[in-house]
Amino acid sequence: MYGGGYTGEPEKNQPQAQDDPVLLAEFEAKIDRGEKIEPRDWMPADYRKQLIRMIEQHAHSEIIGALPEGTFITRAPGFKRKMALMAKVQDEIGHGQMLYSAAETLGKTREQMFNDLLSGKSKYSNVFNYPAITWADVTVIGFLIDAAAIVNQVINSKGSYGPYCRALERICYEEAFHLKQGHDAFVALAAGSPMQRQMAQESLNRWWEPIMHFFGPSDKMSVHSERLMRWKVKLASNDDMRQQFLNTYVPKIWELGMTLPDPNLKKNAETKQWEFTEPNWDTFFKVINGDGPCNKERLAVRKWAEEKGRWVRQALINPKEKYTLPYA
Ligand code: BYC
Repeated sequence: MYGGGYTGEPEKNQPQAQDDPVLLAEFEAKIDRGEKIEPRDWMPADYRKQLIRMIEQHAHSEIIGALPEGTFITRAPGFKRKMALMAKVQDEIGHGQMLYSAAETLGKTREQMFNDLLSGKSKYSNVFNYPAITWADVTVIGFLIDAAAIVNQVINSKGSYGPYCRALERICYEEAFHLKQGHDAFVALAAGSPMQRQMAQESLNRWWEPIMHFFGPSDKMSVHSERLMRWKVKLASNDDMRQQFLNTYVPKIWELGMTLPDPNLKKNAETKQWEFTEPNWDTFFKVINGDGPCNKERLAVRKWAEEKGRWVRQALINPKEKYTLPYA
């Protein structure tokens, strides 16, 4: 076991009661009244399964998401940027811990979740399978990926599962600070020398499609949205979240005199909807299924950490035993 706390063993009567229409009606009525579902409440097996999938995927994204930025701590320009980046990376790991705890309340152990990440069974966010090549990439992650995450998480924090919503509320406070530091670092480049502006522009060009992918496939392709929205786990569709993001952040990019690599990107004055070139969804599915530019590298780092840190976990569980340190 990797962590303590409530393991979320389903109540004894639950497996038999899964198809009970009365319990299901009560459950759905509770959600309709805007009440939260808590770990020991009755819930349909599919609600539990969907939440585990989504929260676990989110937790893995926070942990893996720390990797591209983490490699820049030693290279961040100046002491203040280094300190801010270090604090941000630590926060992301903390978010992972909170989310693993929330997923544990549904009955999946942390060890199972880690194993599923390392075996490639569980997914994590597409965006973290791309490399951070320059400092500008770190500023784009901090500004736009954190902004995208906030759009998604503020919405999800109003959802129906108590432990996930409470974790998200806290995460959103910290993400709001991350966004400020990312925006500040991005603006410094955008308002800097021609070379700095060029670096920021190239980074925007590289990251735009992964960011468009971040909200998930378009609604007509989304597999889980309908059920998740019925149970108020998701309160906006993938397309709605993408629109919200475009609405707030495209003007902020344009006002800096930067461009986005989509000639069709514009807000339709009549429909008030953003129009854009459909991102390549084949690329998206390839990346989330393990064949992106950095998937192998990301998992290799996690496997290394899992092996080298095993003695610490064992020592915590059984402090009296003797362990061979991996570096001895
Ligand atoms: N990446 O039916 P759909 C952060 C998968 S961390 C990978 O629409 P759903 C940060 C989806 O799982 C924040 N896979 O799915 C950290 C499904 O595959 P499976 C990360 C994706 O669940 C450090 C298939 O595509 N945020 O910001 O209804 C530093 C069909 O999709 C993605 C979260 O995890 C993707 N982007 O909606 C800085 C938020 N999108 O499972 C920043 C929580 C879709 O059937 N998650 N897939 O094999 C969600 O809100 C929802 O799961 C999504 C997708 C909106 C992402």
